[in-house]
Amino acid sequence: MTDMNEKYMSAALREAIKGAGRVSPNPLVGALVVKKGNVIGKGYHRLYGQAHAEVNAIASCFENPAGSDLYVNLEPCSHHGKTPPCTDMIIKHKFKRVFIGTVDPSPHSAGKGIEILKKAGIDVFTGICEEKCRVLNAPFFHYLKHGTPLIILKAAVSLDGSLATDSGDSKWITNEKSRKSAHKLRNLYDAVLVGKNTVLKDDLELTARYRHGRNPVRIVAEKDLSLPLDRKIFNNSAASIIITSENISASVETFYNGKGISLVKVSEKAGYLDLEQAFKIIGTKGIRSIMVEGGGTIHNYLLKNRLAQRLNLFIAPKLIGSGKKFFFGSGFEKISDCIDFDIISSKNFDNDIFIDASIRYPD
Ligand code: AOF
Ligand code: ZN
Repeated sequence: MTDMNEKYMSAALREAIKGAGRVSPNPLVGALVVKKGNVIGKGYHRLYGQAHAEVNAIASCFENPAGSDLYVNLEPCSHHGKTPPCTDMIIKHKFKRVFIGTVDPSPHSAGKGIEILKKAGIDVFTGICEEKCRVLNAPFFHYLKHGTPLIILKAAVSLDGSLATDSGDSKWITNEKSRKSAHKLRNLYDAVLVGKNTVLKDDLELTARYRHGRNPVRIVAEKDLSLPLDRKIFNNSAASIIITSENISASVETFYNGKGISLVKVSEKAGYLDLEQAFKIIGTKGIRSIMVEGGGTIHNYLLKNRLAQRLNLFIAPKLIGSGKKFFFGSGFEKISDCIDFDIISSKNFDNDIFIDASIRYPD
């Protein structure tokens, strides 16, 4: 039975992921309808503001779902939001049992949906594949707990952790499959952040260039607004934000807004822009995840200030020597002070390795 529950919840998760890049700031949700051991319907939350996963799954059923089991990775909603409560639909269609991955910690939910279903006489089971469900919606859960987007450091490095040679050559360290997959990450996360030097050196567009890719919001951090506006990061392929100093005048801000660029103005701490403050502001714009495509200096700043939570690292089996490290700056004195990573998953792209890890800071 447990195996079957995991199997069906995994199928619901495969549905949920289909909404990647399209539903934020909502979570990714998938649902499966199972009747007498047969999957009779499935669906997912496709687009922000549109029907929830349960509604799409019920609509897809090729027979009456009365008496069925529903598998859904997030507690069904019970509030009137942009759509009516899913709990009403579940009760109306006479489901027998509901299997849930994670409780929805949103203030409008937090167990209320479960309570309502139980009161209606439905058997409710929670915590099915909970960890997987939590990882899938890490940006959603992180934001509800901390009020900031999930920060993911992304880099493509050599075996000895270099992003480029001493002369700055970096084309290419990882193989084509890895690079394609990196474009897919841009579709997955709401925004991508780079430092000013990366824009000057590489003139990146930071878009998700593959079929059906959705472009992330592009963010660059620069104190003095000296970047030329003809850089690709500012083109009209996607929204652009500059994190900059609070000293920038209102008239300069108006000028940038006129060019389609939003400014997020923050104070400085020890000569650096306060990125924690910036992340809080950016979170209020509905952004739930930011992938940081370093430089080593910005990665270092985020790690030293404990502002990053995840690492997405492509590693090529190549030695570069001294080079430009993806974590650049003073190191730690003792092993016990170092930053550890918990590997969530790893994958091979031919000769390259990709790791998705959560960052564990020392106590
Ligand atoms: C569900 N199924 O597929 C999703 C849920 O603005 P609304 O009406 O779309 O509601 C969004 C909230 O509903 C969101 O913050 C989260 O708490 C929950 N998402 N719930 O039952 C779904 N996407
Ligand atoms: Zn709902």
